[in-house]
Amino acid sequence: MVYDLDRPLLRCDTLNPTPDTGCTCPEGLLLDEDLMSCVKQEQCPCTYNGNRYHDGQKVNTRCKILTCSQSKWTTQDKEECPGICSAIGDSSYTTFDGKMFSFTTTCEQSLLALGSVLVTQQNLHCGTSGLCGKKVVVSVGAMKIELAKGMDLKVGGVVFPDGNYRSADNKVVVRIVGNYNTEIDLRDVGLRVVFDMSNALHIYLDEKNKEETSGLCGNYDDDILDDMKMRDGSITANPQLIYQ
Ligand SMILES: [Ca+2]
Repeated sequence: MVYDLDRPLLRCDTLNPTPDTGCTCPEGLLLDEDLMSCVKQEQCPCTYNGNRYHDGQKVNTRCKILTCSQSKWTTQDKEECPGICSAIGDSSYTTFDGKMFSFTTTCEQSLLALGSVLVTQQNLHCGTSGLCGKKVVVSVGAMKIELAKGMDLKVGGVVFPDGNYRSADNKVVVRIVGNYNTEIDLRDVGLRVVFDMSNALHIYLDEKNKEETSGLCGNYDDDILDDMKMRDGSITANPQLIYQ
């Protein structure tokens, strides 16, 4: 680096620059803050979420793999990229299309209706201290899979204390994943429901089901603006009015 008051220091990272030292780079070069040396533009690192990545380094996002190549990201779509709908705590919801909203009720709520599959949840009372857990029911036709905080897995009214179940045709699988999550896997449908047996529910739905869904999880059509749709087709800001 050289001391030259007439030429400003150009940096690879303009969003998160290091303090000025009074030195600058030779003409045509930029400062790489990781190396603290001057490089050509195409040798600068790529940035993602405030972090720097050098040539060849990859970032794994939900639906894409990013690779830093000559200071630019190249992207590759992943084969599978399910939509995710979440119901967290007693009031926070995120639809498949990313709409976030909150409201609280102790009524049973329809999160997802898709053909003969229905996913509902209900906030549970715990003593006198308010709401502190969920009950989740996944119905496949007439078959009901029930999960609730503090309760054993129930399928078709039968209790499975070890938390595992597999239907004879392998189309419905319930298993414990990780330390405490229970996963309901409907492979044919492309639906996985993951519940922490307490307060956090995540619904993963294959892209093949886009625009086929209804319920609080929304219509899964990549449009965040039309998720709060009522039966008459109008959009509401009040989630309690959806599908009433
Ligand atoms: Ca939508």
